[in-house]
Amino acid sequence: MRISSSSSSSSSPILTTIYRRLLLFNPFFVAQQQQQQQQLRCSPPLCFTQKRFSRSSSRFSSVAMAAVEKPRVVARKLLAESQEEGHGATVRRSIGRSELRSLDPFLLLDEFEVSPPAGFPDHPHRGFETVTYMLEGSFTHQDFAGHKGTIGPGDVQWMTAGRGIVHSEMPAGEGVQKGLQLWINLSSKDKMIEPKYQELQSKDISRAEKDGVEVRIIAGEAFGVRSPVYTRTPTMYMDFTVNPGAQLQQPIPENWNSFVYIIEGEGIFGSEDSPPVTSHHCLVLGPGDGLNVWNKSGSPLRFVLVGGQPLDEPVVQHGPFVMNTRAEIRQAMEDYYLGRNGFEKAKQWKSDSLTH
Ligand code: FJE
Ligand code: FE
Repeated sequence: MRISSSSSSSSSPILTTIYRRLLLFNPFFVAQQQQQQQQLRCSPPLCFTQKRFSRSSSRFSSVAMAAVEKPRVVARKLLAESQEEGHGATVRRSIGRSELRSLDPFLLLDEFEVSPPAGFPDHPHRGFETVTYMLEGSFTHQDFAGHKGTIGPGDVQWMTAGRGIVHSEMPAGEGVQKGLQLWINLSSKDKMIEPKYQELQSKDISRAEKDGVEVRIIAGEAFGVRSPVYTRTPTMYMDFTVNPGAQLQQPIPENWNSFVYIIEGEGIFGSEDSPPVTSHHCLVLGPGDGLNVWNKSGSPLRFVLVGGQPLDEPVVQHGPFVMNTRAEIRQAMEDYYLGRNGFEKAKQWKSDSLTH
């Protein structure tokens, strides 16, 4: 079940006042969804046992790939169209838009294209993780606890907001800075944990290659190579480049939800007779134990494959707060406004992006 909280959920006058002030001070709330909606479910039945994969750690191993016996096919195809977000920023949203509210445990996938002075100035998060993967250019983040850094092409910031983060995310260079931002929900037991960052520089991201396919392993395992990233909500995240004429078989745990987002080129996903799919499309995969991909075009195909174990919990989202109940959302808004329960530093703090 998923409920998107609306303004009518604030029952007492003080909470209504807090809510209105949040709306005034934080433009991020305005664009958020207002309707109660059923969560899209794509979990396959739990009728097969999970495969064991090779755990060889050699970087370019020639380990035999676990065969895909029950290939997943494309259950839904969505073109991510551009929309405005943050302050003048453009995102192509796939997961998180009204046609695909979420794909448990994933809440949002944005392909962002941002040139200064646009960006995502000071805003809070509670109850989930954000994973920012830079494709071109760089972004600087600053948070209310003094954490500051810049991620460049191929770098990843895996941020566990937990009980609370307030931060800004702004382009660091001139011109268009591009990347992907994925929001991964946290289970009820992890929603209020201490915030944590895992930052991976491009050079440190595990890679593997085999038969005309290269992969950068951000989370999980591909071709016998494992990423060091710790995923509190079990998740796999791979960036594949499939050369012309090459084919790929990638196992995906059977009970996980999974999707593909195409970055560049065109590819055939799921079954060999299906039509090729091009960039900016998100493909929700149906049940099965893995994915088959073919590149029958004349240029390289680049896409990310993401999978995660569904949490199967109620989701109540209000903008940047994602909790299990309406009462927890009201608590999050109150904590943010009053500077409590993890938001203590929110009251005094302003990023450079607002003072420059
Ligand atoms: C946010 C609207 C937003 N996609 N992609 C509402 F835009 C945001 C937000 C982002 C974001 C940031 C980056 Cl660096 C990349 C993004 C949305 O910051 F958090 C809410 N609540
Ligand atoms: Fe953010």
